[in-house]
Amino acid sequence: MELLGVHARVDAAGNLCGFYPGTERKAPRLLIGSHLDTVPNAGAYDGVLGVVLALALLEELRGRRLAFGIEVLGFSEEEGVRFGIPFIGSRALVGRLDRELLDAQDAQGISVRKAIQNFGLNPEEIPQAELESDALGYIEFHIEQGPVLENLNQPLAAVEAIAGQSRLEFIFCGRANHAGTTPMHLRRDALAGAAEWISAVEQAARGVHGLVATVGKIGVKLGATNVIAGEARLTLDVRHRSDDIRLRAVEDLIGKAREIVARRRLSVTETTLLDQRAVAMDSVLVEEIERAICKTGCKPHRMTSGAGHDAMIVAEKIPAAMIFLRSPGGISHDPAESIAVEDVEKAIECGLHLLDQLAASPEFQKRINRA
Ligand code: HGY
Ligand code: MN
Ligand code: MN
Repeated sequence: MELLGVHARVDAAGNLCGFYPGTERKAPRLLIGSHLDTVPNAGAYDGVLGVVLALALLEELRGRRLAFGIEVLGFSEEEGVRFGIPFIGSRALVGRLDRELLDAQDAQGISVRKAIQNFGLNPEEIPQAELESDALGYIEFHIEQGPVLENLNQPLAAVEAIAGQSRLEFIFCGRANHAGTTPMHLRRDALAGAAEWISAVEQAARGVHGLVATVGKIGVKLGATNVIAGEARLTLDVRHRSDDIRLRAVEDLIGKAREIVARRRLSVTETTLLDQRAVAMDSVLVEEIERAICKTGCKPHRMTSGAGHDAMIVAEKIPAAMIFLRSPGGISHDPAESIAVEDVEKAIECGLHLLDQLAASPEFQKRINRA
């Protein structure tokens, strides 16, 4: 960032920010960025590609200034792996990094507040991380993380909406006991009950078009070969582009858990960690992105993102839109995640067209004058 003459700083929520001024010192700013964190054993592109692509655009401007400044953002935490609640960095930007979230703890009992302090930052300054009023919009480049663009044989797509997502924790409780002396009909096996429910989750999701439901993590107490499990903790991730369908599916899966535990003399509790509504991207930005994609010689394609992104949080405050790059093999959240260099070139070309279009766009001009 500094090599590009960008003023680089880290905000109170750990977001990395770099401001590239426009022609006027007080010119409003366009935000371009993504997240810097990953899931465990991740690929090398989810998130960080969007930050590096933003820097590549600044490099390609070669010192040229636009009618607006550009703020590059590297969000500190988006995946929700450590604290179970995602989008911590972008929530700070929109003023939603609240006390409840700051008190959330990781598996070692360290709170978000403590983690921010341990990183050398002051949580009391988090309100200063909130978006400036002169922000014109937010653009996020991101890998598609799925098979659509590969099957269309297209490098780029404009994201028109981001599916909503629910994340919950379920705790199945039974009675720990000896694996050798307890007859099958006298058991209260929490893990067997959880396993039956996991199959029910998969079967239920297969029956609803466009619904995905995943049990991605399971923990067993105490977890010994010769002990019937007294407790099983599971996560549930449910997504759909329609909030009604998603929320109905969550209720249905909670009902299935209750039915299974009643039959097996177990108990179950569920905690909602995230209820994130589906978000439409800004139609003006989506159109401009499509035009920019066409100028690169690629066919335009609009799609809904099944993955969640910081853009869905930033969109609460300012117009936001995303540009997807093809994911070869459709793989993500795995070291096999990859990109094609030619697609990255197309993305940079598309980004430069987009910047020039926005600088010349009457609608954007209005937003610049209003800012
Ligand atoms: O899980 C997701 O939707 C994204 O990878 N954060
Ligand atoms: Mn991810
Ligand atoms: Mn991501």
